[in-house]
Amino acid sequence: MPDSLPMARIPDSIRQDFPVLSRIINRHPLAYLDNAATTQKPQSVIEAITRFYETSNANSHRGVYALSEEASELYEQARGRVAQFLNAPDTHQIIFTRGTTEAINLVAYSWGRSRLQPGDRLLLTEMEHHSNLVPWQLVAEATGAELDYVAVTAEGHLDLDSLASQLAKSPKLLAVTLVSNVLGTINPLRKIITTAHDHGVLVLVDAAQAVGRVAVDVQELDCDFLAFSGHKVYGPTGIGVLYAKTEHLDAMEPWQGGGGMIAKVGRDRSTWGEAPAKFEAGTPPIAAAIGLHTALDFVERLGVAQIREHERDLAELALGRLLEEPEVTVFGPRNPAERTGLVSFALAGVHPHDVAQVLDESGIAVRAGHHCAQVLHERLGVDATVRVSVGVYNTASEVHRAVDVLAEVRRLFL
Ligand code: C6P
Repeated sequence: MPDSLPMARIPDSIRQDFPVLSRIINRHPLAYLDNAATTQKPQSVIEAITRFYETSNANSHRGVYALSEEASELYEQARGRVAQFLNAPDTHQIIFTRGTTEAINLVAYSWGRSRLQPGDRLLLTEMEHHSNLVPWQLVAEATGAELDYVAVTAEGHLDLDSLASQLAKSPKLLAVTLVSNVLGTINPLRKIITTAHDHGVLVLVDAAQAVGRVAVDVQELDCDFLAFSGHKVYGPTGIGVLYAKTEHLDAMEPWQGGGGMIAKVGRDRSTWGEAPAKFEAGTPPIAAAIGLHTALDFVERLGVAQIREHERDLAELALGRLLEEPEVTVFGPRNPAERTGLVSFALAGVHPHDVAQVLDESGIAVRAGHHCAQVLHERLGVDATVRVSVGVYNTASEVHRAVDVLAEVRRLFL
């Protein structure tokens, strides 16, 4: 098997942008193959955060002095960058949160609690991450709403017949992932959202595994809400994004109270500012937003289309190799065009944690477990899987290294 891909879409020299990749782990060069959990950070992102603290640090939107105005400007520029990246019509539609999880909780709390009544229905899918499932369970419990699930097929796609019959029950909202963090499936959301809207159903998109990996355009999708995390797109932890249509943001009440989100505060009552301030109580994650801005610049310089091709090539290689391995079951679509650069598998007779541990002894970082998707694992009939997930800096030889170690796993455990 060749060590490099047939056509290098992203040069191997990109690795030099990522200081952590020079680490030696357990006497082996680090092969970081857990990019669906979080990506590593390029030097430009690390420097942007350091530069902010070295030169411009102040609280934003509070001071009238130059440094504070500079911090506010950098924070708002980051919002503008996100709006541009997602092709949002207006910057006020971009709310900064701590991550995807907080963005979805914001909608579940602020939109859900005031709109849902006993008997109302919410539609999820069997492939949702717990972040797009537990917040809806909480709001269902609080309001008396009921949850339904779109089934997942044996090959790891959303079952469109199941979707049609669930939409016929007129749920108030469909909460669906664009890319599964276990199957890698890229869901046909443009079509699904059009169908949902035809039934009068709002759609929230979990784009945590999609932004920076596949093209995401909120106007083209026509989604009502969309959430993603900065740390999965080469940005820092502690920053995420909620995009929403203006009509929803205007109609929603705040979910947290505090500084920065008010118009006027009295002893008993207060009034709110407009979005995005209305949903950003307290001192915001200024440095993290600046880091996200730089991360999106990094991604755009490489090109989302090139990243997509690179990850698809590596996923194809991983799929091909794993399917040849004895005792291995691979989950998700067989066609690499239908998935991103993550592949989950199980090795019969060996617990996924043991597989991951033996890989770690060779310096290879992968995730093993239920990947915060227990409903999906129940559907797949397994408790846990091993997941290999690639990023822009991964190479064919790293994928080969990971699969080669399975022979050692078998020798130790079978
Ligand atoms: N999935 C994984 O290893 P946060 O934690 O808020 O940044 O992202 C949550 C989240 C939501 N949706 C999807 C589809 C996700 O994959 C994740 C995070 C990581 O799969 C960590 S559990």
